Amino acid sequence: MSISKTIIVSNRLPIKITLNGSQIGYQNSEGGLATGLGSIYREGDNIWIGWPGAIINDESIQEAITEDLATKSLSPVFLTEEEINKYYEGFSNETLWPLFHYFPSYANYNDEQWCTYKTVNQKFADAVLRVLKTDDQIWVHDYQLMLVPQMIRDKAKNVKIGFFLHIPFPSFEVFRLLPWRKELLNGVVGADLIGFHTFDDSIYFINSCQRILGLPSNSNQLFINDKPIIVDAFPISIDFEKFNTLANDVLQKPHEENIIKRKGKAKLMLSVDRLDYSKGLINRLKAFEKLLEQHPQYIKKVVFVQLVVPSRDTVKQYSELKEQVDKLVSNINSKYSTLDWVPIHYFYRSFSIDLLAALYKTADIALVTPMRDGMNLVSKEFVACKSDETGVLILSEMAGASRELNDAIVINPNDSNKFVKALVQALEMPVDEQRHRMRSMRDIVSRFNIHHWVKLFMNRLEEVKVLQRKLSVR
Ligand code: GDG
Repeated sequence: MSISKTIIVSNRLPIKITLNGSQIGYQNSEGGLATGLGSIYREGDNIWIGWPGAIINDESIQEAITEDLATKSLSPVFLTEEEINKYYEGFSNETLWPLFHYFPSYANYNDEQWCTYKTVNQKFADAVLRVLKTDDQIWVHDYQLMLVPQMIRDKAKNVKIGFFLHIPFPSFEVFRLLPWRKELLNGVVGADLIGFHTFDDSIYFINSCQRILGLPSNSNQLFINDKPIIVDAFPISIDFEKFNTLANDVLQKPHEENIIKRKGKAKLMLSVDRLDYSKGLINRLKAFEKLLEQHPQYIKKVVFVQLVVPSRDTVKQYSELKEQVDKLVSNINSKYSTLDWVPIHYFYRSFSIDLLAALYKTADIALVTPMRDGMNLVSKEFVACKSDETGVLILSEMAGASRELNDAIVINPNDSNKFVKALVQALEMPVDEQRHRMRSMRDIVSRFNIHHWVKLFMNRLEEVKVLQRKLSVR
């Protein structure tokens, strides 16, 4: 009897590679997905297939990396510089990302990039097919690999395939703008189970499949030549225990004391985002400026720490956004700073996870106000670090997380008046109310954590196959 295995497929492997001459260094990724899937891919013969994050053309180095990674249950797909430019930076990040985040005017439709996207998706599918056995199950992740499920299905009719999209799926009127809408949907429906962060995303997907592919549906099932496949919501989460423990760690004390000393009597507002137009940086800074303008009693009573992690800054829209943010922060600070107080502390770099946890713990208010976000893990990490149950979360209704964390102050980031009202409400919220809200959010994030998410998806994938078998013997 053959022993079945699970194959995880994602654009990036959960590892960072550094090359110093012929010396190869490996650093494990600290990301939530890596933690959650860690419990799966390291077991038995299971394996994680993906790009190792560095462009390596030398075949002998590729072989050495492949051998080293095999000991960690990882299998690299090597990509050329041109492939990364056209498939990843191009089609994935300049076409799918803006369109799926409701920024259609930023989307670039380029045939060459689309062709490379197809070629690279085939490379990933071939890497799966090389190690695939009949009873295996495959879990494909995210918008970079939407064609992979069907590419595998073409060669392996009965294998179990799951697909999860980490970003929003747009409504039909936006999705239809894509010249290759049909091909992309046909790629995804090669899977038996298709997961999204929210119920709305799953409905939008079903709707596009009905209208563009003409597929029949019944509730959350789509039918491919009478075979049912399931489309459902699986809201991703974080490793609650990791953040809760980090925040309580005695080694964090110096960080915490330092932050508390620096903020003095002022309240600390915190935002943490990758540099991205979807994250709502500009609207947030403008709302903060409006707060100081309309409510001058908060001058010197509030400090806003904005952490921006550099991302895709060679792309025009991103470098322009960076300039806009720099300018706005500088204008606000030069207008309102006093000799002993600066309103915005702005960092354009990455922080250690320890410092991040200390900031989450000491912040009085977290501002998570994207224009659009699949889920947003920062909101959940903040909640996990607030072990004393105080603190207020201001959350955009456009983030998937707002469906679960409804004890946050939920706002529309385009509504600047309500945004300012929410800031005042957060600054004035009595501690009892903070505790009541925070307790219920912590309860949700601790129960529905990343381990729960992985289990839920994998169990569901098993169930779909049972359902398909039942229907085929009728
Ligand atoms: C995509 C979807 C979905 C940030 N700064 C630092 C740092 N971070 C970490 C945070 C958090 C992660 O980066 C950001 O996660 P988000 O969920 O907020 O956003 P995306 O990167 O856009 O992720 C998103 C997610 O996939 C999962 O499905 O929620 O909607 O867009 O974990 O902690 N980490 C460290 N230093 C930093 O300075 N160490």
